[in-house]
Amino acid sequence: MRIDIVSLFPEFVTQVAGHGVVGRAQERGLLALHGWNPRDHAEGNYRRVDDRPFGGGPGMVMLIDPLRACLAAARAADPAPAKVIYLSPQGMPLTQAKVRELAGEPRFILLCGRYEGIDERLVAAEVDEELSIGDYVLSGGELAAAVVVDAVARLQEGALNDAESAAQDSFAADGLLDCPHYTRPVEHELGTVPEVLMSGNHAGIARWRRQQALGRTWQRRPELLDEAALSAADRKLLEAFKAENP
Ligand code: 6GU
Repeated sequence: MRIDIVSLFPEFVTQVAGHGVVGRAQERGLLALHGWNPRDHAEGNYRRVDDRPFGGGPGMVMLIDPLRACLAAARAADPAPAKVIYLSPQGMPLTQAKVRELAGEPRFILLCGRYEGIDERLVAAEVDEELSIGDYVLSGGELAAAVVVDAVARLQEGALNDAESAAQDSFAADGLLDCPHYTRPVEHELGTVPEVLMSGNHAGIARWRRQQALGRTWQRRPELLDEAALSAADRKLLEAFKAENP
């Protein structure tokens, strides 16, 4: 898949491909990232990309024309059609379901705003979707774009090694939080590893992990349970967890 990043700091985003899973996805040819800077499409000696907002107020608004030319250049770099996704706190929340949807696209363009935002006419004319990564304020869309790239890259077929795939199961597959994990030593001054994990009883271990995932989701993010498709066995496990953890 191909992702184009339109940003005043495109390297900020493309650098996520320098390490780890995203880097490997790129090395394996599963992902191509391309950065585009609207300043390279700005006119005049000052290569201006922003101006003061009509109506007054603080901050600057990104100009239509450098962004429009930059988007056109990004689109033209590949014949496949590309959705334009604007990262902004006004967008719909990014979810794993949305990540899965994007991961199936052959390409898309991530548009990052800085300053107070982008001239609304450019947004209306060019943007297909607006996404937010949470209810807090970032100085620009670049960190959010890096989040999208990471989440989408790891879902590309072949991006994860077997050991990493397992970690994906819980949240990605059924919208529950992950169970706790332990490694050596068994006995430590901070506590002992739950006995079932050393029992060699694979069904028992799977059951315990499922119960922990259900229980932690109930304790920390109960609203996720409304969306999760729980079996009758899940409900029993959760009731038992609740009884033990009132
Ligand atoms: Cl996508 N952009 C900005 N600038 N701030 C955010 C955000 C995005 N998501 C949460 N806060």
